[in-house]
Amino acid sequence: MRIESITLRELEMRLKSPFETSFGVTQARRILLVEVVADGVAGWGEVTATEAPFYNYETTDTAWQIISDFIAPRLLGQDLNTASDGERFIAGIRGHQMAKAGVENALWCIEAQQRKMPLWKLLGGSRNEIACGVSLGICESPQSLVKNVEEALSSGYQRIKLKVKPGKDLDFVLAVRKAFPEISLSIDANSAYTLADADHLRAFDEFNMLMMEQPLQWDDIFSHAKLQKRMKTALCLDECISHSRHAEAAIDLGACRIINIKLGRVGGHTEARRVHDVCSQHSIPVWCGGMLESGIGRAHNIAMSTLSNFTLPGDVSASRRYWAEDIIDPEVEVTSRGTIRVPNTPGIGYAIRRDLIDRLTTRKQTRNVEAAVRVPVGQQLYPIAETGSN
Ligand code: OSB
Ligand code: MG
Repeated sequence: MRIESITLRELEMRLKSPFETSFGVTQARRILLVEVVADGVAGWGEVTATEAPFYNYETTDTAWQIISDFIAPRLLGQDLNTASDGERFIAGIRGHQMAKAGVENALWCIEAQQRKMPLWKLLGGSRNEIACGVSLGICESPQSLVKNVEEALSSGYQRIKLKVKPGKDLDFVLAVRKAFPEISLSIDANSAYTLADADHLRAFDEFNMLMMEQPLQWDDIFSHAKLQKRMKTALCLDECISHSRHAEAAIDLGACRIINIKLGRVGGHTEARRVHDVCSQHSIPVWCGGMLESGIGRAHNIAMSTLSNFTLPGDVSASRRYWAEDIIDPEVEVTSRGTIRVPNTPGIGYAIRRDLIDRLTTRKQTRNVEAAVRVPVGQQLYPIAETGSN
């Protein structure tokens, strides 16, 4: 596939209701979409960076700049054999996995269309229905949280995850556990605690939870290893895992018993599959995390979730939980059994609603082959001089 153009679009999409985590409240998303055209075929990806650098260091704006100034010039005009082949051109750019993932996933979308295959089959997936959980934001009171849990359960979701933060944790989980003694339950602290809170965190062992997600600092695998030794509940790492080497380190150190895979956080489908494989080799189950994506990011999440070691329900929920109107057709729906049926049409399996995307777009830029960095044949592709040193 010869890369002809890369178009960035920023969309403003309001969530149906505000979503609160330990790092803040989100009411409207600034969704960044990547459309790559190769051999006349358009492929779509989504950059899952948040608006502010509170989940990780990337933001909608940093991703826009990194794609526009560094990723696009290295890919434009290149002739790739496969989507995974794109990786080597941008490997010299350190970090910025979410920016890279938005572009790489668009390449996968193109390759799947060219091969006339559904993306999930191209990735090597092995199931045509995936299990769904739901992530519930921090609430005003334990009573209102119990109500939200009840509603999610009646929609069929197989696993309930509660966002927690210091001061809004034990009472809230206790109320939910009392109301629903048997459900599959987990919590996610988004790095709101430190190892000094170990005794407090141990109190959650009483609740018979499936897992506790990322209680400690976003970049600290070592402290999670120390905490896991002191807790019965399985820890699950989210923020800490940016690539498969992190996954290997975390598993080897005993820092977690479960890993959440997010396509954006690890740089796209190619690296996500490596994380999946490392976990599989060590019998560590994985599940697909969410970043309040639009339908395009969601479609990629669904495809990835068909790989064999995704044995726990993901945070891949129905379009209608988030949006009045989603930008794909059909919207993602969850069955009464709490599953999503995986589409079998070529590519990401959902049609792109260009009309709606145009209406929601607040900013747009197309880079084409004239923007390519010229690299002499046979010369190392990175680092390219203009990037400077790291
Ligand atoms: O930690 O999983 C997280 C949303 C934004 C940032 C981080 C996280 C989340 C979620 C939402 O939990 C999951 C979803 O998309 O429904
Ligand atoms: Mg998380």
